[in-house]
Amino acid sequence: MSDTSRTAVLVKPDGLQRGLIGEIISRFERKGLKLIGLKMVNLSDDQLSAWYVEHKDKSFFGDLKSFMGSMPIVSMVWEGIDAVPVVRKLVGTTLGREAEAGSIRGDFGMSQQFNLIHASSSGSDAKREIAIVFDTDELFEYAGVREAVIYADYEMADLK
Ligand code: 3AN
Repeated sequence: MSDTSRTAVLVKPDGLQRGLIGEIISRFERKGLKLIGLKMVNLSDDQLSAWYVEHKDKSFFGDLKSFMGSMPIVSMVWEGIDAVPVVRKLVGTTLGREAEAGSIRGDFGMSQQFNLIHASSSGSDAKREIAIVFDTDELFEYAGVREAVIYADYEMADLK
C-alpha cells in the first residue's frame, strides 16, 4: 500500500449546515473510493492546532480554528490507489468561487473559509491528520467486493 492510498476528509461546519454530507460521501463512493473510517467529532483547540500546524503563523489561524471548532464536523478516511490526489481533485481548489465546475467546491461553494470540506494534501499530511482524529481500531480493513470492477488485475497489487 503506497503512502498516498489513504486520505483524511473533514466535512466542515458549513458543509454540515448546508446538508451536504450525503452528497459528499456519495461522490467519493461513486468514484470508487472505499470508506474505512467515519465519525462525527467536536475538534478541540489542541487537535485543530495540530491539524492546521502549517498555518500557525497565518493571520487567519485563530479564525480558522474557532470556525472549525464551532460545531461538530464529520471526519472520514477514504482508501484507494492515489486516494490523496484523487480526492483533492474531486474537492477542487481552495477558493470556492474559482474552483472547477464539477468539483465539490466548484459546484457548491463561493467562499475561501466556508469551503465545505478539507482533504489531505500529501501522504504525510494524511498520516498525521488521520492520527489526530482516529485510533487505529477505528479504521477498518475489509474486503471490498467492488474492487474487481473498479481496478484491473495488474493494479490490484497497489492496493495491498
Ligand atoms: P485547502 O483546504 O484547499 O488545502 P489551505 O490548506 O490553503 O487550503 O487552507 C486551509 C484552510 O484555511 C482552507 N480550507 C480555508 O478554510 C482556510 N483559509 C485558507 N486561506 C485563508 C484565508 N486567506 N483567509 C481565511 N481562511 C483561509
